[in-house]
Amino acid sequence: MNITVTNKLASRLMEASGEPVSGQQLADEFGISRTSVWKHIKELQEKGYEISSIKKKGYVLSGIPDSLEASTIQPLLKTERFGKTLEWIDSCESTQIIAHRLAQEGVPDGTVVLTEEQTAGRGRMARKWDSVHGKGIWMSVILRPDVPLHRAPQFTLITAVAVVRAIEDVTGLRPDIKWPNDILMNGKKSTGILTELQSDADGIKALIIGIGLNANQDPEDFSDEVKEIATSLKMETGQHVSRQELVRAILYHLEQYTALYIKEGFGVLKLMWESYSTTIGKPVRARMAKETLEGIAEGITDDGVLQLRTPDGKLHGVYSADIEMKN
Ligand code: BT5
Repeated sequence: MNITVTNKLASRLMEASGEPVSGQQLADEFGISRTSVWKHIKELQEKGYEISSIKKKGYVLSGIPDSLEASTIQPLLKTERFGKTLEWIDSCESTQIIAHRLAQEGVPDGTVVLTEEQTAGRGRMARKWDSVHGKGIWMSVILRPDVPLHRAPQFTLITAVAVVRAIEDVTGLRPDIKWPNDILMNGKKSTGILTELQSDADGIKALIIGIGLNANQDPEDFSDEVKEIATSLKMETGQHVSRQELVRAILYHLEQYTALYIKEGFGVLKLMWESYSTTIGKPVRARMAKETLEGIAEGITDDGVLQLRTPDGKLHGVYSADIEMKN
């Protein structure tokens, strides 16, 4: 869904920060009649926006709904392109499935898919991702970077930095990143990132970046399988957090960082990633599909590959693994 007049109107009222804006002014700005302004306002109120009409002064916005619908999210965005095409659905199997379809249909770079609930949310290697209704951010972002295939893993790391920065902005918490795709708080997982791709002989056609962020779950919202290892921002801060603010901040940082990456390469982003990483310099166990290695995680390469030194002194490149911190 693209930005509609209703969305723009919501955005305009938000920018007014609680000051009334007259119906005539809105009508002039949007080139529509006052009756039409009133109809859009009614539509917003039906969606849960708290808008009051003050006699002789105009409309005042005092609250927005706790929903990730395009009409709520798009007016908040501070991006140039990301999220300008945004598909929202109340419930779906997985936003990755929808995003793959949209990518094939040719949607632009920065297209976003959001849902309130996933019935078959997935992690890496077909693992399950707990995605309870209305409490998390279950989002896929479609990127179309003009980079060779082997650079794709870097985007998991760039996304992790964008999400960490967004969490910092909104909550003041300082999360850690565990290579390659986990964002942790006090050792528990608050966010997972899943990077999938569509490619052909020319290289990457689309990256489908899935972000699963636990925002407002209480412990009982998690399934028994993940209860012990998962946390949410609400559990960490003791307060309800704004999912809209988080989506806005994630998309803002992701747009900035992908632009920086395209302009200057991975160097600065790698430094940022390292500054949040709990993995580097530590003894770890890396479980891969075919083998398990133990050693010191010495760093990541410019392609985002983890460098692991085993006790025999050999340096191994780890492309994909589950990392366990030893001690
Ligand atoms: C991930 O996989 O961490 C990637 C998760 C990506 C989820 C997003 S949501 C939007 C988009 N649509 C999707 O269908 N997926 C993406 P992995 O590293 O394989 O971790 C999976 C493991 O994390 C599971 O096996 C559980 O142990 C644990 N887990 C499952 N749900 C969790 C949750 N909500 N919070 C924390 N840990 C969870």
